[in-house]
Amino acid sequence: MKVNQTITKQQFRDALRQKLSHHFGVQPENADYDTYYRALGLLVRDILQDKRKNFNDQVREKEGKQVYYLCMEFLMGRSLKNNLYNLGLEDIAREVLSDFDIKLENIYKREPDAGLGNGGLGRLAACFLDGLATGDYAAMGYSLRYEFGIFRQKLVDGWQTELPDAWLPGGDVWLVKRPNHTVEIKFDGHIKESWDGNYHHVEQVDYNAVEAVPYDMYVPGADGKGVAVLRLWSACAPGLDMNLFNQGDYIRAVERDAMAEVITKVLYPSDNHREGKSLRLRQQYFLVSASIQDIIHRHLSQYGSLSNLPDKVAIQLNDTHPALAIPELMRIMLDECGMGWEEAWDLVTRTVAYTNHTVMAEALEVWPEDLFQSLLPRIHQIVQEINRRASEEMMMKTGGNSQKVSNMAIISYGMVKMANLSVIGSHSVNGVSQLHSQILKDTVFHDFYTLYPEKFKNVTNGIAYRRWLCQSNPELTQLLTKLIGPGFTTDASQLQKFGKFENDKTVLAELETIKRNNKVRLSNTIQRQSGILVDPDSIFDVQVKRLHEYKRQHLNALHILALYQYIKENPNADVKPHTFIFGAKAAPGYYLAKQIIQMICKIGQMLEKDPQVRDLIKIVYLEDYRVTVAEELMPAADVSEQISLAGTEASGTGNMKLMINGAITLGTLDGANVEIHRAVGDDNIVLFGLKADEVDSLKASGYNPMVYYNNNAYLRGAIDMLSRGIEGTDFNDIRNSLMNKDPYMVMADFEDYHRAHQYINQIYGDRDTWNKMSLHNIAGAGIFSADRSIAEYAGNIWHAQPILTKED
Ligand code: B1H
Repeated sequence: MKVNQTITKQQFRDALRQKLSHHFGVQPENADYDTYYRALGLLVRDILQDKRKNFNDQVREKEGKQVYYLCMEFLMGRSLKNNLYNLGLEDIAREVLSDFDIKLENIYKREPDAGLGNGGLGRLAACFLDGLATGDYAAMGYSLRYEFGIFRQKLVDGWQTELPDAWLPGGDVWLVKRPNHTVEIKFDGHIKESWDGNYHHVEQVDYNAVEAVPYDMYVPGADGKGVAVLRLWSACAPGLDMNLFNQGDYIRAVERDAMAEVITKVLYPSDNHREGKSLRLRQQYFLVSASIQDIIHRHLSQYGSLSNLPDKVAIQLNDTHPALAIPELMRIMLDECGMGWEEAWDLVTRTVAYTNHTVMAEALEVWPEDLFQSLLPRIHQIVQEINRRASEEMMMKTGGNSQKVSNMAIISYGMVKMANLSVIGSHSVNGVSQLHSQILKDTVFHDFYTLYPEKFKNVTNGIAYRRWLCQSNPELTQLLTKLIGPGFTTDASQLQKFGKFENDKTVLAELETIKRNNKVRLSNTIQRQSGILVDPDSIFDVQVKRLHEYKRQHLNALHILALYQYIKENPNADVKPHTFIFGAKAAPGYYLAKQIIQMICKIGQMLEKDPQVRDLIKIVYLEDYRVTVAEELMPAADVSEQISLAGTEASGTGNMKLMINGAITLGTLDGANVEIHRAVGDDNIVLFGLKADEVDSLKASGYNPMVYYNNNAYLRGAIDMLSRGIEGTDFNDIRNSLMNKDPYMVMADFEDYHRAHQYINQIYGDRDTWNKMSLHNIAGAGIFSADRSIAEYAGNIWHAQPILTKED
């Protein structure tokens, strides 16, 4: 098939037949679903590869600026449906398959999620690849080809257990191995320096080498013209060490091989929490060194010199995890290209930019210097020199304020601070929502901000809304297309036009029907998977995100306990039926988070046993929440729970996915909720709780959670239930944490949260009002498109232009 030429049904059918017979030796009549999935995957992959080649030819010809997005996580989910959709081939594929008596939807289900990420940070990277491809930027994502992605969650009596996620059988259809782009990564050993005339030689000796083998995944943009590549590195032992082998140390030779391949075995499963293990540092350097070598090779092969690097290359560090890109670039320029320090430093800092994703202290990365030095001896030397020079400059700029300089130093008290390295080595530092970017300037990076104010920027996160709205919610998409035309599918700002229909009763009724249909579909899935019967006319109140104390799933649970008490005391009260839906994985070692999961499940069991409440309030805990589950869930939600303590959630992106599908946000003024509030106005969001500045003053004045326990009978009742036990399990650890410290002020926000729920309960009954709120959420969601985020990065940080023009 030819590139950029429309593919006919006949061609598609022939190509599919050919894949089936050539790769699997079967005729369409005899192929099973898995074989169809793989054959379709190969067929689509070929088309994408051709399109990428075509696109790349134009990049080279036009000498377009390359954008490289470095990230330890890309939470891609499934690809087949998204690829067919973006290539405009979904209808043809559906018809061709149906001629063979196969349902395309069933083929989709054969694909495993590529779960190469934990939560928001990894999914953002995936959404940004979509935005980059759609915006026709020359872009590559770089990450690791973990053999095991995010663990599969299995709940045993409410307790989370973890199973390995072997995604490659099935997920590998999308990966194209590129062995001739293999590079070598050096770990351990020590540094030998010598002078040869005027030339300073630096050599790492006695090192352990690991090969990085790239696998490419193609990501098409909305019209299928721009195609981004996600290059995933796989660790491979560089052949048996013949030295060891010849010395008779066969076992050690084999052991070293196994050690090398461990590097890309598994994704670290902690979200918003640093992992201080040496294997994690090895993973980070492995990603960085492979990617930077690759970037430099590509640049040199086109331009023959590094002097124009900042004009032709932008490297975005997604959080500090790939921060070693900074010293790795320096290493190559100094040691391999013989450049001087000043010239190299100027090129590096003009090329690299850094995005911060969290202000949580436990997520800020630091490494013990001795570990750092022994694993990465040359990188350690370079970081020392970066630190020496930066400290000197900062000392001058602060008029000798050694306290401040020590705060900003990269190395202090035997620790290497990755955030400080990232700020010092980048020309741009951005947060991911307006509030978060402001907090960075006011607190975490305040000293840096006073010295280098021009570095600090904001780019509010965005989502790949064609996946999260158009593909996930076809009925709503159809309604929108009918009313405002198809323009919104490539220009999200056009969603605003939907606002005009706020008083159109027919439209509001259609909106309600669509929501109900989506709720019925989800109810059926829930029943199939967990046996729980949920009422599609109940309020679907949804909290889906990683489990973390700061996100306060336990606040949600406490409110459910309060509601339970209220119904028991007032059997005839006007409580609308509610289905509280949770989905969350906890980090395997995060004990309190696992307890919270169990508490939610046990409360669910308790409700279910009680005939007086079970038809009014229900809990559904969705096991193994992941991208594919989210795609079915988002369209079916009425209420979007975004209840983190103000000042803790950097942005949130689930809030955007729920909003664009018509859910009403019940939230604090945290992260991007602040901007959601601005987009929809006071009437179309339900806010509660302390504001970020109030949190600060309450902390400063001495926070005592017990006061709230004493003053609120419902809260007291709920907390007491935790110690009395729910379904035979006590939750004293949670109770004690809340009563004694309550680091995320659950107790302080409880009362206002309770009030906000009562308000929701009341307005949900006024269907016109509710549907109108829903309509304004959809209409106001346009600014949360990843296309917009990417345009802002391109304009304000990368200074990159789209490669294609209208004629292309
Ligand atoms: C976010 C992380 C994160 N912020 C460390 N930080 C990790 C930190 O494996 N680790 O070491 C993994 C993940 N993830 C999230 O990023 C924020 O909490 C969200 O608020 C934000 O929306 C998302 C994308 O910017």
